[in-house]
Amino acid sequence: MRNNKGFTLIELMIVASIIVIIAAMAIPSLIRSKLASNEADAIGAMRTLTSAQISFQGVCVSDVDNDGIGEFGSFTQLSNAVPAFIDDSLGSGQKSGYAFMATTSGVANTDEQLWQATAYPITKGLSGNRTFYTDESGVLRGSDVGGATGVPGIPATRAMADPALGGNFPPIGNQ
Ligand SMILES: [Ca+2]
Repeated sequence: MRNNKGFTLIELMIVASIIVIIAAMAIPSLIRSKLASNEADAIGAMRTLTSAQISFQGVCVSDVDNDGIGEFGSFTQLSNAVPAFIDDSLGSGQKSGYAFMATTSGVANTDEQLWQATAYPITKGLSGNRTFYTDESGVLRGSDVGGATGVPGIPATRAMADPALGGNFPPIGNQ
């Protein structure tokens, strides 16, 4: 007569195998989903940054050369302003698996016209694939190659991204 008090070793092994198979199918899908979500967050943060730079310059928070024309800001300036132009999490330079850098030249006359920012996955392939770049043009560009050809997970420069300078980041639109 069959003993119904528990599972046999074979039954447990079958159940364990099924769990492993389901996990093997589900985990890559979860990673892809998280990765897509992080990229969407990074794109949103880059747009926030573009708006923040326009506002920061517009109200002339920084006018080092006192010519009445505001300069664009660094992350520190944008997040330390009262009220802040970007939130603390973006101001910290890391958000949703992405690292962010916003740079200006530090020269007032240049900073009235130029700024640039990049967002790149902290762990390429896990926290995000694409590296993003934007600047005073407002065009957001992205590449899954990484900041430099063959070198994933590093920041992008203007020369890498801007086709006018030989860069190869396609625009991802202003949607
Ligand atoms: Ca100025």
